Amino acid sequence: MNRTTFSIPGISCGHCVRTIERELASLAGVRRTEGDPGGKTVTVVWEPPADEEAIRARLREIGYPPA
Ligand SMILES: [Cu+2]
Repeated sequence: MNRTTFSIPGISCGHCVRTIERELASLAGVRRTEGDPGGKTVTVVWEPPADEEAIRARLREIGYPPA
């Protein structure tokens, strides 16, 4: 299991975090997403077939591109 923290400048509140958590949950291999609205980060626990690029791509698609 891998754990990656992404910095996402577009996060402005808890709603953003919940949207990201919901959207990433539908990505195969993503096990858990924990967002920190104050720190503007999300930490994703994942395993294959997910990978960091797939997670970054989904974040861009939903309007929260990682820094
Ligand atoms: Cu928000």
